[in-house]
Amino acid sequence: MSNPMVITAAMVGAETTREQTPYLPISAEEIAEDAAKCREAGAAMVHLHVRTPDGKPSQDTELFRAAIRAIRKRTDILIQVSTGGAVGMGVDERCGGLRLTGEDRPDMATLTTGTVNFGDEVFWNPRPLVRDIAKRIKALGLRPEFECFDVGMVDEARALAKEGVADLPGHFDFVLGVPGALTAREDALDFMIKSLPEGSTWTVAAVGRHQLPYVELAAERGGNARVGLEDNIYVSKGVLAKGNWELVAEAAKRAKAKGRTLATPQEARKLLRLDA
Ligand code: KMH
Ligand code: ZN
Repeated sequence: MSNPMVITAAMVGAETTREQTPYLPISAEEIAEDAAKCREAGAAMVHLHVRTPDGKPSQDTELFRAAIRAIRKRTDILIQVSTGGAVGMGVDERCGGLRLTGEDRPDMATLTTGTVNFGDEVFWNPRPLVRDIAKRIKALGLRPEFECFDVGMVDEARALAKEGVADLPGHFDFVLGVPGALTAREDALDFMIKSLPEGSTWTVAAVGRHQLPYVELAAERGGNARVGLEDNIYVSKGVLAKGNWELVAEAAKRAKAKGRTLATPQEARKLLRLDA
């Protein structure tokens, strides 16, 4: 059976700055232009954060609406909104993208299932907060992408399903290589995969220099991959990617070299059970 790879472009994030790379998209138009190029390069989905015009991380509903409308005007790529936002944001602020209904409703939303050190800071996700966000995602009729920075966060998805606030099998994103969290190691990836609830799908998002090599590891294992300026700004050692599209193009090349085809947004919708 064919198993096309879903490539997700994590385009903006909350931490990357214009000082680090001039190619970070910030306005709705910039995000949409890069998103359309990501789609052409082989991505099926974008993982979306938004920024204020001066580049500060935001989870403002109207900024999300503007970005989503601009993206959908140009391309059919799936849109997954972040509910993580930036470290230090409260739950209502983090859920700004979940207030969009009707034609502005996103296709998916992230759900981090535990607290984790995040560099020198703490990405705070106590159990009641995780349940609060899980319920909001479900109330909007969306499926979450479980963001797992460690293997206990995979197990927590089982607890959420038992409580009826999320459904399994689900889709998981293994975030590897955040300083203070699980490092990017092949055996760590294999343990995460082995820990998945039966029938679940997975993506790997490895940070920094690990990003592109982990596309190949994911391709070999039948998984999916996330690349983009949120997690890595270099397309090769010391060479800035000229946009998210360039990282997607490199990921697509590596996945194809491993014998994988790439999922279209329509195929990704089915593979990730977004309508189930
Ligand atoms: N910016 C990180 C603290 C998500 O998007 O759901 C959290 C994050 C996860 O990026
Ligand atoms: Zn994010």
